[in-house]
Amino acid sequence: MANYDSAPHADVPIPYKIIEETNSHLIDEPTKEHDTLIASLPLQPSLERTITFAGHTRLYKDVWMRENIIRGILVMQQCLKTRPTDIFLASFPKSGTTWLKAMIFATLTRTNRSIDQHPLHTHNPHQCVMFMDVGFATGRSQIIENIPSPRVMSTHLPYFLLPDSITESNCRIVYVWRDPKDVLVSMWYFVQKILGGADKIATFDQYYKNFYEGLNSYGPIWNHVLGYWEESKRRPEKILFLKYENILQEPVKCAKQLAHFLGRPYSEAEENQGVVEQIVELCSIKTLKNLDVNKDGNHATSTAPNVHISHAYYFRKGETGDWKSHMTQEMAERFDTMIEEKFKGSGLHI
Ligand code: PAP
Repeated sequence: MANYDSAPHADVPIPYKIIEETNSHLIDEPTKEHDTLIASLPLQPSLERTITFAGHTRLYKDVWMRENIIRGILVMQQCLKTRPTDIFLASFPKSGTTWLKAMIFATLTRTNRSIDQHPLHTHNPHQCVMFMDVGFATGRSQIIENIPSPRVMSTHLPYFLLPDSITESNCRIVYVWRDPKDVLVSMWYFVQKILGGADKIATFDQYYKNFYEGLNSYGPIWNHVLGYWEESKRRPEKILFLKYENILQEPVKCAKQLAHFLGRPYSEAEENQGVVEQIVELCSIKTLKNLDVNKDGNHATSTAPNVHISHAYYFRKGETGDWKSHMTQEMAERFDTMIEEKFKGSGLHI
C-alpha cells in the first residue's frame, strides 16, 4: 500500500500540508510590490472593517476583498502556470468549501489506501487542499509550482477574477453554491467565533444589511454565483456546478457525478462494494466533526498566516434552512426577492 508521507502513487494528490512541510525552504517573504496599488483602493465603509487582523476590506474591480486576497490575485496573475490536470474548487465562502475539499480529495485518493487509513482521518480538508488566494499572497508561489500533478487547489475568487492561466487552460473547475441566506448565517457564526464574541462585530441585523448590499468579502454573492453558472453552461464538461442543498439531499448521486467529472468514475466493482457510500460517509460532517484533528487542531487563517483558526470552526450544523432561526419571514422574503431579481433570466433559482 502506498504511503502518503513518502513517494506518492501516480495520479494521486498528497495532502498539501505534507508538501508545505517538506518544501518550507521555498516559502518567500510576501511581496510588497502591490502595496501602493492596494492602498489606493476604496475602503469598505461598513463594520466588517473592524476585523483588522486580516487587513481592511477594499474594492477591487467591483468586488470587496481583504487586502491580502487582492495581493494574492495580483501575484497569482503573474505566477500561476495552470496545468491541464489541475483541479480547482471554487466557492463563495461558507458555501460548502470544506465538504467539497474532502469529497474531491477523497475521490481522487480512494485507490491509494483503505478508507479507515485515509489522510482525512488525520488532516483537516483545508490541510489537504490548499487555498491559493492566500498561498500566492503569502509567498508560496514556488511551493505551488512544485506540487506534483494532479494539483487540487481552492479559491473564493469570482470567475472573472481568475487568472487567464486558469480560464484559458483546459483544467477542471468544481463550483459549489448554497442558499445565500444560509451562507450569511454560517459566515456570521464563523466571524463571531474567530473574534471570540459578538460584541466586537456587527449584530446579526447589521451583518444581514451588509450582506444584502453585497458589502461582505468576495461580495456580492449573486455576481459570484452567476459568473460560474454562466461559464458552466458554456463549458459543462470543464465546470461542474453543484448546489450544497442537492448534495445534502442526494449525496451518493452527487459523489458519482463528481467522480465522473473528475475523470475518476466509480467502477461497477467499487459500486458493488459500497465504495461510494464509504466516501460519502468519510466526508460527512458527522464523521469529520468528530475526528481529533478537527476537534482539537488548527491552522493558519486564510487571511492572516500568524493567526490560527480552530478546525472545529469549519464544522457547525451542516444543514439547510438554519436561516429560519435567525431571520424574520420579512427579512427572508426581502432577501429572496432581491436574489431572484438578480438571477432573473439566468435559469438559476435559490
Ligand atoms: P469556508 O469557505 O470558510 O471553507 P465552508 O466550508 O464553505 O467554509 O462553510 C462552512 C459550512 O459548511 C458550515 O455550515 P453551517 O455554519 O451552516 O453549519 C459547516 O457546518 C458546513 N460543513 C462543513 N463540513 C461539512 C460537511 N462535511 N458536510 C456538510 N456541511 C459541512
